[in-house]
Amino acid sequence: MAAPRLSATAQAHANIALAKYWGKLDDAENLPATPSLSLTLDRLFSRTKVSFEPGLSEDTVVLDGTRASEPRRARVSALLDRVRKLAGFGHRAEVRSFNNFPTASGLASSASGFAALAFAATHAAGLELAPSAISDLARQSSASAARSLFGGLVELGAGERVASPLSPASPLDLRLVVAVVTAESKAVGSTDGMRLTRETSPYYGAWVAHAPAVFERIRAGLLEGSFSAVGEATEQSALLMHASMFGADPPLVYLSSTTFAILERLRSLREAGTLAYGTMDAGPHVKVLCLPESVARVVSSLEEIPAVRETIICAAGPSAHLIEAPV
Ligand code: 2P0
Repeated sequence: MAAPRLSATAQAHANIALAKYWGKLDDAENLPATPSLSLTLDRLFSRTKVSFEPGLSEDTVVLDGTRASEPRRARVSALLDRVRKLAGFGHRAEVRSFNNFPTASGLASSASGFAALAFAATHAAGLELAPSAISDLARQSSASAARSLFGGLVELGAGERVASPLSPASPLDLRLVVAVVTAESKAVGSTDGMRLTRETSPYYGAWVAHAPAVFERIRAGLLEGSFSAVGEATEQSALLMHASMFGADPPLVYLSSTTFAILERLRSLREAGTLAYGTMDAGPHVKVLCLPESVARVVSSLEEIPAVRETIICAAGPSAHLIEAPV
Protein backbone atom coordinates (compact mmCIF):
# COMPACT_ATOMS: atom_id res chain seq x y z
CA MET A 1 0.00 0.00 0.00
CA ALA A 2 1.24 3.50 -0.83
CA ALA A 3 1.72 5.97 2.05
CA PRO A 4 -1.61 7.76 2.47
CA ARG A 5 -1.58 11.32 1.16
CA LEU A 6 -4.76 11.91 3.20
CA SER A 7 -6.36 14.29 0.71
CA ALA A 8 -7.68 13.81 -2.83
CA THR A 9 -10.20 15.42 -5.17
CA ALA A 10 -12.17 13.39 -7.70
CA GLN A 11 -14.66 14.05 -10.45
CA ALA A 12 -17.33 11.51 -11.38
CA HIS A 13 -20.00 11.99 -13.99
CA ALA A 14 -23.74 11.43 -13.69
CA ASN A 15 -25.25 8.49 -15.49
CA ILE A 16 -28.74 7.94 -16.82
CA ALA A 17 -30.07 4.39 -17.00
CA LEU A 18 -31.54 3.24 -20.30
CA ALA A 19 -32.49 -0.04 -18.55
CA LYS A 20 -33.67 0.99 -15.08
CA TYR A 21 -32.77 -0.22 -11.61
CA TRP A 22 -35.73 0.11 -9.25
CA GLY A 23 -35.97 -2.22 -6.25
CA LYS A 24 -33.53 -4.13 -4.07
CA LEU A 25 -32.91 -7.84 -3.67
CA ASP A 26 -31.28 -7.15 -0.34
CA ASP A 27 -31.63 -3.93 1.66
CA ALA A 28 -28.65 -4.49 3.94
CA GLU A 29 -26.25 -5.21 1.08
CA ASN A 30 -27.97 -2.81 -1.33
CA LEU A 31 -28.12 -5.32 -4.18
CA PRO A 32 -30.30 -4.32 -7.15
CA ALA A 33 -33.35 -6.45 -8.04
CA THR A 34 -33.26 -5.50 -11.72
CA PRO A 35 -30.37 -5.36 -14.21
CA SER A 36 -29.53 -1.84 -15.37
CA LEU A 37 -27.57 -0.34 -18.25
CA SER A 38 -26.62 3.33 -18.30
CA LEU A 39 -24.85 6.05 -20.23
CA THR A 40 -22.34 8.15 -18.28
CA LEU A 41 -22.75 11.79 -19.32
CA ASP A 42 -20.04 14.27 -20.30
CA ARG A 43 -21.75 17.48 -19.09
CA LEU A 44 -23.09 16.58 -15.62
CA PHE A 45 -20.66 15.80 -12.83
CA SER A 46 -19.83 15.92 -9.13
CA ARG A 47 -16.48 17.10 -7.75
CA THR A 48 -15.59 15.88 -4.29
CA LYS A 49 -12.61 16.58 -2.06
CA VAL A 50 -11.89 14.25 0.86
CA SER A 51 -9.28 15.22 3.48
CA PHE A 52 -8.65 12.79 6.32
CA GLU A 53 -7.32 14.75 9.28
CA PRO A 54 -5.91 13.04 12.38
CA GLY A 55 -7.17 15.82 14.73
CA LEU A 56 -10.86 15.82 13.71
CA SER A 57 -13.46 14.42 16.11
CA GLU A 58 -16.15 13.81 13.45
CA ASP A 59 -16.69 13.84 9.69
CA THR A 60 -17.84 17.17 8.30
CA VAL A 61 -19.68 17.29 5.00
CA VAL A 62 -20.36 20.38 2.90
CA LEU A 63 -22.53 19.91 -0.21
CA ASP A 64 -22.82 22.74 -2.72
CA GLY A 65 -21.47 25.16 -0.11
CA THR A 66 -23.94 24.20 2.64
CA ARG A 67 -23.39 21.94 5.65
CA ALA A 68 -25.13 18.61 4.90
CA SER A 69 -28.20 17.50 6.88
CA GLU A 70 -27.60 14.75 9.45
CA PRO A 71 -29.04 11.90 7.30
CA ARG A 72 -26.81 12.90 4.38
CA ARG A 73 -23.76 13.26 6.61
CA ALA A 74 -24.44 9.80 8.06
CA ARG A 75 -24.65 8.30 4.56
CA VAL A 76 -21.29 9.85 3.66
CA SER A 77 -19.76 8.66 6.96
CA ALA A 78 -20.94 5.10 6.28
CA LEU A 79 -18.90 5.04 3.07
CA LEU A 80 -15.92 6.65 4.81
CA ASP A 81 -16.17 3.98 7.56
CA ARG A 82 -15.73 1.26 4.95
CA VAL A 83 -12.70 3.09 3.53
CA ARG A 84 -11.22 3.61 7.04
CA LYS A 85 -11.62 -0.11 7.75
CA LEU A 86 -9.78 -1.03 4.53
CA ALA A 87 -7.05 1.55 5.24
CA GLY A 88 -6.65 0.52 8.86
CA PHE A 89 -6.93 4.02 10.35
CA GLY A 90 -9.61 5.98 12.17
CA HIS A 91 -9.06 9.55 10.96
CA ARG A 92 -12.26 11.54 10.46
CA ALA A 93 -12.57 13.54 7.25
CA GLU A 94 -13.59 16.86 5.86
CA VAL A 95 -15.66 16.36 2.70
CA ARG A 96 -16.57 19.09 0.25
CA SER A 97 -18.62 18.32 -2.82
CA PHE A 98 -20.45 20.17 -5.52
CA ASN A 99 -22.63 19.19 -8.44
CA ASN A 100 -22.77 21.26 -11.60
CA PHE A 101 -26.54 20.47 -11.75
CA PRO A 102 -29.49 20.53 -9.27
CA THR A 103 -29.07 18.08 -6.37
CA ALA A 104 -31.70 15.39 -5.67
CA SER A 105 -34.09 16.35 -8.42
CA GLY A 106 -34.07 13.13 -10.44
CA LEU A 107 -30.91 14.15 -12.26
CA ALA A 108 -28.89 11.33 -10.72
CA SER A 109 -26.86 13.36 -8.22
CA SER A 110 -26.42 10.46 -5.79
CA ALA A 111 -24.79 8.40 -8.55
CA SER A 112 -22.08 10.91 -9.42
CA GLY A 113 -21.80 12.09 -5.80
CA PHE A 114 -21.11 8.70 -4.23
CA ALA A 115 -18.87 7.65 -7.13
CA ALA A 116 -16.76 10.81 -6.68
CA LEU A 117 -16.75 10.27 -2.89
CA ALA A 118 -15.60 6.64 -3.18
CA PHE A 119 -12.93 7.56 -5.73
CA ALA A 120 -11.59 10.50 -3.72
CA ALA A 121 -11.75 8.73 -0.33
CA THR A 122 -9.94 5.57 -1.47
CA HIS A 123 -7.20 7.64 -3.11
CA ALA A 124 -6.89 9.97 -0.11
CA ALA A 125 -6.49 6.88 2.09
CA GLY A 126 -3.71 5.57 -0.15
CA LEU A 127 -5.65 2.44 -1.12
CA GLU A 128 -4.70 1.12 -4.52
CA LEU A 129 -8.01 -0.39 -5.53
CA ALA A 130 -9.14 -1.55 -8.97
CA PRO A 131 -12.07 0.46 -10.42
CA SER A 132 -14.33 -2.56 -9.83
CA ALA A 133 -13.52 -2.53 -6.10
CA ILE A 134 -14.33 1.20 -5.94
CA SER A 135 -17.55 0.47 -7.85
CA ASP A 136 -18.45 -2.07 -5.13
CA LEU A 137 -17.81 0.52 -2.40
CA ALA A 138 -19.95 3.11 -4.18
CA ARG A 139 -22.77 0.60 -4.80
CA GLN A 140 -23.16 -0.07 -1.09
CA SER A 141 -24.11 3.61 -0.67
CA SER A 142 -26.15 4.01 -3.86
CA ALA A 143 -26.49 1.27 -6.45
CA SER A 144 -26.57 3.65 -9.41
CA ALA A 145 -23.22 5.08 -8.18
CA ALA A 146 -21.54 1.76 -9.02
CA ARG A 147 -22.12 2.66 -12.69
CA SER A 148 -20.64 6.18 -12.48
CA LEU A 149 -17.14 4.77 -11.84
CA PHE A 150 -17.00 3.96 -15.54
CA GLY A 151 -17.39 6.01 -18.70
CA GLY A 152 -19.74 5.42 -21.64
CA LEU A 153 -22.22 2.53 -21.52
CA VAL A 154 -22.13 0.59 -18.25
CA GLU A 155 -24.06 -2.39 -16.91
CA LEU A 156 -24.90 -3.64 -13.43
CA GLY A 157 -26.58 -7.05 -13.27
CA ALA A 158 -29.38 -7.96 -10.87
CA GLY A 159 -27.90 -9.10 -7.57
CA GLU A 160 -24.41 -8.01 -8.65
CA ARG A 161 -21.93 -6.03 -6.58
CA VAL A 162 -19.88 -4.44 -9.31
CA ALA A 163 -20.69 -2.56 -12.52
CA SER A 164 -18.68 -2.95 -15.74
CA PRO A 165 -18.42 -1.17 -19.08
CA LEU A 166 -20.47 -2.71 -21.91
CA SER A 167 -18.16 -4.94 -23.91
CA PRO A 168 -17.64 -4.98 -26.82
CA ALA A 169 -18.31 -1.28 -27.29
CA SER A 170 -21.50 -0.23 -29.06
CA PRO A 171 -21.10 1.27 -32.56
CA LEU A 172 -23.82 3.82 -31.68
CA ASP A 173 -22.77 7.41 -30.95
CA LEU A 174 -25.57 8.35 -28.57
CA ARG A 175 -26.76 11.75 -27.42
CA LEU A 176 -28.96 12.41 -24.42
CA VAL A 177 -30.74 15.75 -24.33
CA VAL A 178 -31.80 16.54 -20.76
CA ALA A 179 -35.01 18.57 -20.67
CA VAL A 180 -34.96 20.26 -17.25
CA VAL A 181 -38.50 20.77 -16.04
CA THR A 182 -37.98 22.01 -12.49
CA ALA A 183 -35.14 22.55 -10.03
CA GLU A 184 -37.16 21.56 -6.94
CA SER A 185 -36.05 18.64 -4.78
CA LYS A 186 -37.99 15.42 -5.15
CA ALA A 187 -40.51 14.67 -2.41
CA VAL A 188 -39.54 11.02 -1.87
CA GLY A 189 -35.94 9.83 -2.14
CA SER A 190 -35.18 6.83 -4.35
CA THR A 191 -34.34 4.46 -1.49
CA ASP A 192 -37.66 5.14 0.28
CA GLY A 193 -39.53 5.11 -3.04
CA MET A 194 -38.14 1.68 -3.92
CA ARG A 195 -39.11 0.28 -0.52
CA LEU A 196 -42.64 1.69 -0.80
CA THR A 197 -43.02 0.24 -4.31
CA ARG A 198 -41.80 -3.20 -3.26
CA GLU A 199 -43.95 -3.30 -0.13
CA THR A 200 -47.21 -1.93 -1.55
CA SER A 201 -47.41 -2.01 -5.36
CA PRO A 202 -49.21 -4.96 -6.97
CA TYR A 203 -47.17 -4.17 -10.09
CA TYR A 204 -43.75 -4.49 -8.42
CA GLY A 205 -43.50 -8.24 -9.09
CA ALA A 206 -44.45 -7.75 -12.74
CA TRP A 207 -41.81 -5.02 -13.11
CA VAL A 208 -39.05 -7.18 -11.61
CA ALA A 209 -40.13 -10.17 -13.72
CA HIS A 210 -40.18 -8.20 -16.98
CA ALA A 211 -37.13 -5.94 -16.48
CA PRO A 212 -34.50 -8.53 -17.57
CA ALA A 213 -36.13 -8.98 -21.00
CA VAL A 214 -36.19 -5.22 -21.58
CA PHE A 215 -32.57 -4.96 -20.40
CA GLU A 216 -31.61 -7.70 -22.91
CA ARG A 217 -33.36 -5.85 -25.76
CA ILE A 218 -31.46 -2.67 -24.92
CA ARG A 219 -28.16 -4.53 -24.60
CA ALA A 220 -28.65 -6.42 -27.88
CA GLY A 221 -29.71 -3.25 -29.71
CA LEU A 222 -26.61 -1.43 -28.47
CA LEU A 223 -24.29 -4.25 -29.56
CA GLU A 224 -26.00 -4.55 -32.98
CA GLY A 225 -26.12 -0.79 -33.52
CA SER A 226 -29.91 -0.76 -33.84
CA PHE A 227 -30.89 2.67 -32.52
CA SER A 228 -34.65 2.27 -32.85
CA ALA A 229 -34.56 -1.02 -30.89
CA VAL A 230 -32.54 0.67 -28.12
CA GLY A 231 -34.82 3.71 -28.04
CA GLU A 232 -38.09 1.78 -27.97
CA ALA A 233 -36.90 -0.50 -25.17
CA THR A 234 -35.44 2.47 -23.24
CA GLU A 235 -38.78 4.26 -23.21
CA GLN A 236 -40.50 1.01 -22.24
CA SER A 237 -38.12 0.41 -19.32
CA ALA A 238 -38.90 3.86 -17.89
CA LEU A 239 -42.66 3.49 -18.33
CA LEU A 240 -42.73 -0.01 -16.79
CA MET A 241 -40.73 1.28 -13.82
CA HIS A 242 -43.04 4.27 -13.33
CA ALA A 243 -46.11 2.02 -13.72
CA SER A 244 -44.82 -0.01 -10.75
CA MET A 245 -44.56 3.25 -8.75
CA PHE A 246 -48.06 4.40 -9.74
CA GLY A 247 -49.33 1.19 -8.13
CA ALA A 248 -47.75 2.01 -4.74
CA ASP A 249 -49.88 3.02 -1.75
CA PRO A 250 -49.73 5.99 -1.45
CA PRO A 251 -49.00 6.36 -5.17
CA LEU A 252 -45.51 7.44 -6.12
CA VAL A 253 -45.80 9.92 -8.96
CA TYR A 254 -42.56 11.66 -9.95
CA LEU A 255 -43.85 12.66 -13.39
CA SER A 256 -45.71 15.88 -14.18
CA SER A 257 -47.98 17.09 -16.94
CA THR A 258 -44.87 18.54 -18.64
CA THR A 259 -43.29 15.07 -18.66
CA PHE A 260 -46.24 13.76 -20.64
CA ALA A 261 -46.27 16.80 -22.95
CA ILE A 262 -42.63 16.02 -23.78
CA LEU A 263 -43.33 12.32 -24.40
CA GLU A 264 -46.16 13.31 -26.73
CA ARG A 265 -43.85 15.69 -28.58
CA LEU A 266 -41.32 12.88 -29.02
CA ARG A 267 -44.03 10.66 -30.48
CA SER A 268 -44.85 13.39 -33.04
CA LEU A 269 -41.17 13.76 -33.89
CA ARG A 270 -40.91 10.01 -34.51
CA GLU A 271 -43.99 10.05 -36.72
CA ALA A 272 -42.27 12.78 -38.74
CA GLY A 273 -39.11 10.68 -39.06
CA THR A 274 -36.87 11.97 -36.23
CA LEU A 275 -36.03 9.11 -33.89
CA ALA A 276 -36.03 10.36 -30.28
CA TYR A 277 -37.09 8.49 -27.13
CA GLY A 278 -37.65 9.61 -23.55
CA THR A 279 -36.59 8.24 -20.19
CA MET A 280 -37.48 9.52 -16.70
CA ASP A 281 -36.04 8.87 -13.24
CA ALA A 282 -37.12 9.99 -9.76
CA GLY A 283 -38.25 13.39 -11.05
CA PRO A 284 -40.24 14.99 -13.88
CA HIS A 285 -37.32 15.73 -16.23
CA VAL A 286 -37.19 13.85 -19.51
CA LYS A 287 -33.87 12.71 -20.89
CA VAL A 288 -34.19 12.32 -24.64
CA LEU A 289 -32.12 9.67 -26.37
CA CYS A 290 -31.25 10.46 -29.98
CA LEU A 291 -28.46 10.35 -32.57
CA PRO A 292 -26.15 13.33 -33.31
CA GLU A 293 -27.97 14.28 -36.52
CA SER A 294 -31.27 14.69 -34.62
CA VAL A 295 -30.01 16.88 -31.75
CA ALA A 296 -30.85 20.27 -33.31
CA ARG A 297 -34.42 19.21 -34.19
CA VAL A 298 -34.98 17.65 -30.77
CA VAL A 299 -33.71 20.73 -28.92
CA SER A 300 -35.78 23.23 -30.93
CA SER A 301 -38.87 21.06 -30.50
CA LEU A 302 -38.37 20.72 -26.71
CA GLU A 303 -37.76 24.44 -26.32
CA GLU A 304 -41.18 25.19 -27.82
CA ILE A 305 -42.74 23.66 -24.68
CA PRO A 306 -43.07 26.59 -22.21
CA ALA A 307 -42.45 24.54 -19.03
CA VAL A 308 -39.11 23.25 -20.32
CA ARG A 309 -36.63 25.47 -18.51
CA GLU A 310 -33.41 24.37 -20.08
CA THR A 311 -31.95 21.71 -22.35
CA ILE A 312 -28.54 20.16 -21.78
CA ILE A 313 -27.02 18.23 -24.68
CA CYS A 314 -24.92 15.33 -23.41
CA ALA A 315 -22.72 12.70 -25.04
CA ALA A 316 -20.83 9.81 -23.46
CA GLY A 317 -18.70 10.97 -20.53
CA PRO A 318 -15.49 9.67 -18.91
CA SER A 319 -14.84 7.35 -16.00
CA ALA A 320 -14.20 8.77 -12.50
CA HIS A 321 -10.81 10.43 -12.17
CA LEU A 322 -8.66 12.54 -9.88
CA ILE A 323 -8.52 16.28 -10.51
CA GLU A 324 -6.42 19.14 -9.19
CA ALA A 325 -9.12 21.84 -9.32
CA PRO A 326 -10.30 23.31 -5.99
CA VAL A 327 -13.78 22.34 -4.75
C1 2P0 B 1 -31.41 4.07 -12.12
N1 2P0 B 1 -32.61 5.25 -10.28
O1 2P0 B 1 -31.23 2.93 -12.60
C2 2P0 B 1 -32.69 4.27 -11.32
C3 2P0 B 1 -33.83 4.71 -12.18
C4 2P0 B 1 -33.70 6.18 -10.31
C5 2P0 B 1 -34.64 5.64 -11.31
O2 2P0 B 1 -30.83 4.31 -9.37
O3 2P0 B 1 -31.24 3.33 -2.89
O4 2P0 B 1 -29.99 6.63 -5.71
O5 2P0 B 1 -29.21 4.73 -3.24
O6 2P0 B 1 -29.38 2.45 -4.28
O7 2P0 B 1 -29.11 4.56 -6.85
C6 2P0 B 1 -31.74 6.04 -8.15
O8 2P0 B 1 -31.53 5.25 -7.05
O9 2P0 B 1 -30.82 4.35 -5.05
C7 2P0 B 1 -31.70 5.14 -9.30
P1 2P0 B 1 -30.12 3.67 -3.80
P2 2P0 B 1 -30.21 5.25 -6.16
O10 2P0 B 1 -30.63 5.01 -12.32
